[in-house]
Amino acid sequence: MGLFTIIRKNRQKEKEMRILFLGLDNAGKTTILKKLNGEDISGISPTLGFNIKTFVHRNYTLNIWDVGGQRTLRPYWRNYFEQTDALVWVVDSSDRMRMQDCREELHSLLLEDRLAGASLLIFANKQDLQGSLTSAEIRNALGLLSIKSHHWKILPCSAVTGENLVEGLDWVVDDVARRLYYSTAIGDTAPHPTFKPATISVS
Ligand code: G3D
Ligand code: MG
Repeated sequence: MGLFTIIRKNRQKEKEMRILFLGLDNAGKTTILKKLNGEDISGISPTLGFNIKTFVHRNYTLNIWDVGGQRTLRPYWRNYFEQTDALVWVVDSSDRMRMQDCREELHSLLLEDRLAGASLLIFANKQDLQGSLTSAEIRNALGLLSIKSHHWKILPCSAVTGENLVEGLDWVVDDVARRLYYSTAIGDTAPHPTFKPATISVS
């Protein structure tokens, strides 16, 4: 085994990313993670604490924190910011009434020092519902074009149909890998995230 092989192997061991899933309650965070994991998505109850899921996706170990988004729980979000590589902000695209709330919560997160380097993916979820705002409408409603502090991307998606969920994870992995590992993750291909049996739920 040559030196390069050993170095590469050591680096691969370290290829971990910490990803924080946030958004208002009912946005679909838990459903997205269950869908990605091939779990049954019927009868999901509101997340009162947090869940951690570990996926291995394209040779990267993704530790994903899914934290409850009810108004009373939002002050606790800050307990999860440390060492976050990417923030995935999930939006219920059919919830027109709470778009302003959603915009304010997102923009206040972007002021947090501990999230300063994090990549930002916005999932415009529930695109399967008639009358949902498009991702362009959500981009405007949330004022995304004013974000200069973070690398960001918005993707329309549906936790029910699975549309764009893996694509979203791909973007996150590429963006974080480019920053942390100085290389694109292109070529590290696997057809679908695989699940390591590590799910912790606290509520
Ligand atoms: P949260 O974890 O962000 O709080 P949940 O949200 O994952 O608990 O989902 C909240 C509700 O939205 C659930 O419905 C769930 O089935 C639904 N949902 C999540 N994603 C989608 C989606 O892409 N399309 C549609 N149509 N519904 C979605 P219930 O009825 O169980 O409250
Ligand atoms: Mg939840």
